[in-house]
Amino acid sequence: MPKSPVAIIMGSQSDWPVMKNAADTLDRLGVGYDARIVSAHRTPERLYDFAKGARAKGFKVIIAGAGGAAHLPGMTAAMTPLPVFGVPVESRALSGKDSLLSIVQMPAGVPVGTLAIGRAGAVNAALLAAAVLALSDEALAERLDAWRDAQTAAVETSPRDES
Ligand code: RP5
Repeated sequence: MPKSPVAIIMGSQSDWPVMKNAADTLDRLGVGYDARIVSAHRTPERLYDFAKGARAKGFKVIIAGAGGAAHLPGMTAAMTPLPVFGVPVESRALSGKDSLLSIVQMPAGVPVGTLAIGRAGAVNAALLAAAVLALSDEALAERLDAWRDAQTAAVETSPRDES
């Protein structure tokens, strides 16, 4: 397994508070990643270079987060055979519905695995990336199982008042 099998890319610095949840989740699972800002419309050549070279660099999975007219995951998927998971980042104008629809409605032929808007999507993108990598990494599969067991164990049986 390469040192950073996951690439986390995002359209803007402003996406990092959301996409950091993917990074934190991968940290907890002991999965290496490289996080970069790659904008489909502001830095199209950076996107081209990244997507075209991603497999050769050793990445196995790409997590791409973007907001608004969110071309980044789809354009990335168009230029790499690696699995791409798209995270719609909540936008100011339309609360992320624009981001979600931009990412999820890929025409047949170029898939983007689209997650929920915002933090949940970023966390789940990381868990999906880990699940893909765990197919060929038994130690990671065990860490993922342990993560799920801990999540289950943390659920109370009865609600309590929060102060
Ligand atoms: C998209 O535009 C980014 O992914 C970000 O979610 C959104 C707004 O970007 P900024 O104007 O905050 O840089 O490209």
